[in-house]
Amino acid sequence: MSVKSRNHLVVSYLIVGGLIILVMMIFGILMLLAQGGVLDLTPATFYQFLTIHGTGMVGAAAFAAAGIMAYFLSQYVTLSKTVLKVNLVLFLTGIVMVIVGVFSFEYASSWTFLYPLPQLSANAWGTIGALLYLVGMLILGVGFLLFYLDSGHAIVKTYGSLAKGLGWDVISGKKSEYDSPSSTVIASTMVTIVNITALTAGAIVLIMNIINVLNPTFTVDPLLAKNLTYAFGHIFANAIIYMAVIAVYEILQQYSHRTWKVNKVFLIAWTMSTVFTLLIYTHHLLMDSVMPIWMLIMGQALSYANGLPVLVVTAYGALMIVYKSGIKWDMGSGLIFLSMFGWVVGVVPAIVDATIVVNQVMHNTKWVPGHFHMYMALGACAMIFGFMYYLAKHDSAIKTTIIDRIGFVGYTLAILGLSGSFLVSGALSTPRRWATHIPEWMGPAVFGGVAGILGLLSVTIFVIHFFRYIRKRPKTMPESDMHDKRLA
Ligand code: HEM
Ligand SMILES: [Cu+2]
Repeated sequence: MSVKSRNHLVVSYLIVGGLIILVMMIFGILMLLAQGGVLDLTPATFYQFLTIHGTGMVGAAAFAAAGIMAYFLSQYVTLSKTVLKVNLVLFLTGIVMVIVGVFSFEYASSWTFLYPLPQLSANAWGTIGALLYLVGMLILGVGFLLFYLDSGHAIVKTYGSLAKGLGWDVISGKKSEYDSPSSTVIASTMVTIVNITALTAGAIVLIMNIINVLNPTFTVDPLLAKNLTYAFGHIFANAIIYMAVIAVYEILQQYSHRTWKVNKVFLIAWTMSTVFTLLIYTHHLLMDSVMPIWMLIMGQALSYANGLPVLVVTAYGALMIVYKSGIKWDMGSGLIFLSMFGWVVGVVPAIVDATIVVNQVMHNTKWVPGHFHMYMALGACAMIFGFMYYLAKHDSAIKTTIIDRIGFVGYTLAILGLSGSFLVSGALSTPRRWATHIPEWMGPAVFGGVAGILGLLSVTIFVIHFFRYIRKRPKTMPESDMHDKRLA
């Protein structure tokens, strides 16, 4: 694959991802205004919005993050251009089916499509809506699966095995830290492992649901279905930030003119987060008393530790690499640094929630979206937008203006306000996923809606900048890209 065609594909991933995120923000705002009593939505419409918002955000952020992974990983291994294209086509096909299923056929199970809800909707939606949604998700999932099978194949070809991609031979002392794979390869290997697992579980449970919708006499053990569903959803959503963080490693190295030193601590942290991410989906089953107790204890205990190893080594490394480096701050590096802040701050409420006594009160309140909006929007999405600014600057002569900087400040304040409003709602015991709020719960929802509008305007600025770059983009690649020697 030539550098040029790779970059064109990566740009498509980011523009598709960026635009979907933008549109999904609108549905988020409408939900908050409805919960706040400002806007009249029927509960059915609210749940359609909830479904499209959750599915669209997770799908689009994962897709854009996969673009980041493809962009940098292809500097170390040979990725297939065909697979990148197929994934793009399948993603678009799947998303259109999901949209039609939700809006034309009123499908509204939320993005978690928990069995047997797709089939058993008390006539809120019919077979066609459920099939469009489930088959759309399956198609989109197959696209991602092909992408990770290809990245796994490429990593094994270059480094010998996935274990070596995670640097296990360095951890065991067989190889020196100096010969360790780069941070990009390590993160890509981790995501390849966890997402092949997640997508396989997802495909199985989607097919089970599809058969059940077509023929309700075919039933599945609901506990098995729930395990598979969360093994898919939890892991896949988590993996977004582990792909996006590659932008942090690469961009900070370029801007600071330093290398991100991979040492044993860094490698062990990534291995730990790989294992934890695979295991802790069981924290979604704490209410299922029939689950083996050891699994629930494990899910609870490891939830504390889940992302922490990688977060700690990354935050520490990010501070070290810019410290006294004379780094020049711009939109790209600014958003990347903001993302580290968002990630760290977003984890705190999660740790609070993972504590059993707090969880008994807070779980299933808006405390939960409070935590994940902070780390998804201010963490993962800031990495994605930061990468978009980086790419624009790297590939073209386009300049940022004061408007972009206003967008930066606006976005920061908006997400802090939005997440803060969710956390306040949680503290007031407002349940999550409720279309209707009692008056006592409405204030924070309206506040969050207003913050959301500021966020929408800010992301519009980011996306417009990226569009301007696409229009101005030179037809040839800058000299500096020419030594991407591993591109086939
Ligand atoms: C302006 C920005 C945003 C607004 C106003 C917004 C608003 C909302 C609202 C109101 C909910 C439902 C809360 C409830 O349970 O009552 C929600 C859920 C959710 N949001 Fe957002 N959101 C925004 C950005 C994002 C981003 C950037 C992501 C991820 C990348 C995201 C992912 C999700 C997910 C996964 C859910 C859960 C859906 C479910 O419970 O089934 N949101 N959001
Ligand atoms: Cu989870």
